[in-house]
Amino acid sequence: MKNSLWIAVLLILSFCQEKVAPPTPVLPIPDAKQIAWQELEYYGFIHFNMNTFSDREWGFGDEKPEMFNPSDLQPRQWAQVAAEAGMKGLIITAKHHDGFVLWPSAYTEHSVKNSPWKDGKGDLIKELAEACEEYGLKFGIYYSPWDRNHPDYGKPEYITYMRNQLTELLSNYGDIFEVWFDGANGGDGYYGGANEVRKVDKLTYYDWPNTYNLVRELQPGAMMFSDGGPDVRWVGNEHGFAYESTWSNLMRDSVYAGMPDYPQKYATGQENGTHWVPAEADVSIRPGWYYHKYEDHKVKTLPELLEIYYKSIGRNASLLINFPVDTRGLIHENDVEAILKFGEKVKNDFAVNLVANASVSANEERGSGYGAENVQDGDYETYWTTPDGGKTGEITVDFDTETTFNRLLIQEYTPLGQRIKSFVLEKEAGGNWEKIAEGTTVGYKRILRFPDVTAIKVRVRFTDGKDIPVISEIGIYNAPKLLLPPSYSRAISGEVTLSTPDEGLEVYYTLDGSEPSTASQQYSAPFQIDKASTLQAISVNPASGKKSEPLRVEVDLAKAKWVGSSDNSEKAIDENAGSYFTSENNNLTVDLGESVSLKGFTYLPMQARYPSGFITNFTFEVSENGSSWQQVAAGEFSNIVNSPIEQIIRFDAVNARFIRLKASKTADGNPATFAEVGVLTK
Ligand code: FUL
Ligand code: CA
Repeated sequence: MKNSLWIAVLLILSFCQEKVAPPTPVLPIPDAKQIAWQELEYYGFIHFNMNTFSDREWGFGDEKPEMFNPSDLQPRQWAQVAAEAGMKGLIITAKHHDGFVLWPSAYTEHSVKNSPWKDGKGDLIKELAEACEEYGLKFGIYYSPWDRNHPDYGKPEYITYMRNQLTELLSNYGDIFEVWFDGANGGDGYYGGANEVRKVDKLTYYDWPNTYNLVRELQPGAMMFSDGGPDVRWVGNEHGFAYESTWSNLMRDSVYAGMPDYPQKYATGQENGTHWVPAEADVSIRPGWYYHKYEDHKVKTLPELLEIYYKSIGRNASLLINFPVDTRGLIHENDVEAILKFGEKVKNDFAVNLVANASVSANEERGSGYGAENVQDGDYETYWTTPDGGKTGEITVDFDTETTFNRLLIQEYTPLGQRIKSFVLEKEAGGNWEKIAEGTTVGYKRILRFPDVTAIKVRVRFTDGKDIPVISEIGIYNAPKLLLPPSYSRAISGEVTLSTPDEGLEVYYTLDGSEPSTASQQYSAPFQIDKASTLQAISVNPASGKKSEPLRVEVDLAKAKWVGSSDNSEKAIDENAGSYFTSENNNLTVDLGESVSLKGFTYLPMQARYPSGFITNFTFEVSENGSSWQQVAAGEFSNIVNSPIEQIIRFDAVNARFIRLKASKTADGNPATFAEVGVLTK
C-alpha cells in the first residue's frame, strides 16, 4: 500500500514536469529567412554610382561612362567602417535610376567596363562582396527597376533585360542577404536618346510575381525589399523613423512598389495585416543619398543619429543608414567620425542589462519551460508566457537595492507572431505602483527612453494584446548622459534659449568670454541679450560632475526693431536658418531702427536641400538716412558653394541705421537668396 502510494505520487509529479505545449502562433508569422534577418537590426547603404560624379541625386541617363572615375576607390574602407560602427551588412546601388551599372554586365555598355576606373577591368560588385566577406558583413544589392538610360524602358523587352541583370547579380557574387527594389520610377529620361517621358503601370509593368520567383530561385535566403515587401517593407519616409505603433503585419496584397498613398495608409503595418512584412527604416547620414561636397558640413550629429536609432530599432524596424561615398571612392572623414561615435554611444547605452542579475517573477506562468527567468537569460529563443485564455501578464523585476535607469527594452518572440498592443512600466514607491513610461506595440524590439528613475522594484504590465504575451527578453539600462554642449537658439526679440542634449543635465553660461563652470550662472529659463556678447555655455551632469565642451556663440544686436524694405525680406532677419528671402534685384536692405556703430556683417546662405542663389560676390553698403549710401565692404564668399556656412565679414567701424547687402554675382545666376543676415558691433 505504502509503495503504490509513492509510485502514484511520483507519477503525478513526473506528469506535472512534462513540458507544456507552446502557445499557438498568432498569424501571420515570419518565415525562416525573416527570422534570421531581423537579428541583423542595423546595416549600411552605399550610394555610389554615376551620380557621385555628376553631383546629382537622380541622373538623367545620358551620362557618359567616362565620367565614372574615382581616384582612390576602396570598398574595404567602407566595409571596415561599417563593421567598426556595429553594422551587420552593406547594400550597394548596383544600378540607380540613371542605369549605369557597377559590374561588367554582358547586357549593356552603360557600365564600369567602359569607364576609366581600372581601365574598364574593374568589378565593384565583386570587390565589395569580397570586402564584406573579409569584415564579416552580409552583402546586399540595390537595383533600380526604373532605368532612364535603357532604350527599351517601358517596353516588354526591358523586363527581360532587368531579369538578365538580376540573374548576373544573384548568381556571381555569393550570398545576397537583401535585394532592394526602389519604388521611385517612371518619368522623363534619356532612354537611349529618345529624351522623353515614359510612364509605366507600376503595378503590372514589372510582372513582379515572376521577378520575385527568379530572385527566390537564385537566392532563396534573400529578403526582398520594396514598398510592400514581399519580405521587408519601406518605413514610408526617408528620416529613419518608424511609428509609435509599428506592426510587422501588413495587408500585403493591397500594396505595390511606388503606390502613391503607401506612406499614409500602409507604412505603419496593420494589427490585422495578412502577411509578415517587417519595416526597414532607411536614412542617409547626410541630406542627400549621393555625395555632394556642399553637404560636408551637414553630416548628421550624434543626437540626430541617436534619435534615429531609438525611433527605428527602438520601434520594431531595422535600420539602414546610408553613406554617400565621395568622388575619391571613400566614406568621407566627417561621416566616418559621426558613425563611429554613434556606434560607440549605442554600445555604451546598452552595455549593462540591469535585469540580468535581478530577481524576476511573473504573475502567471504557462508551466515548466516558460518561466519568468527566460526574459533575463539573454537568449531570444527562450520566452516567458502565460496559460491560454488571457491577453495580459506581468513581470516584476526586483533589483534588491536602489537602482537608477532610463531605458526599457522588450522583445516579443516573433516566431509566434506579434501580439502586444499596450504595456506600461511601473515602479514601486511606498507600497504603491507608479507609472514610469508606457508604449503600444513591441514586436522584435521595442525601446523606451525616459528621464532617470531610481527604484528597487519595477514591473512591466502587458495590458492588452491580440492573445497571451510571449516575451523573449526584457532589458533595463542606465544609458550614460550625452554630454554634448547645449544647443542655442534666439528669437528676434533677442531672447536666447539653451537646451541640453539629454535629460537630467544642467547648463551654466557666461556672457563675458570667460570659461563657464558650475560657479557660473545656471541656466533656468530663456534670457535676454541685447548687445554684442560672447556667449559660452556647458552642459553638466550633476550626478558625476562631468561637463561638456563649451558652446561658443558671438551674439549681437537683437533684431526686434529691424525692418526689411521689400516683401518677404523679413525672412532674412527672423533668426530662423530654415526660412529665406529671394531677391529679384539681388539685394537686401534693412532699417535697423536706430543708428549704431557697425563693424561687420554676417550672411547665412540658403540651407535647403536644393539651394539656389548663393551670393558669391557682394558689396555691403550703409546709410544713416536711407538715401545716401556708402560702400564699406566688397568681395567674394569664396568657398560658399561647397561649404554653405555662415560668412563673416569685418570692416572699420562706421555709424549707420540702414544696411544693404548686394549680390554682384550668384553661384548659379539665379536671384540672390538670404537665409539670415546679421550685424557685428563689437
Ligand atoms: C529613393 C531613390 O529615389 C533615392 O535616390 C535613393 O536611392 C533612396 C534610397 O530611394 O527612392
Ligand atoms: Ca530569453
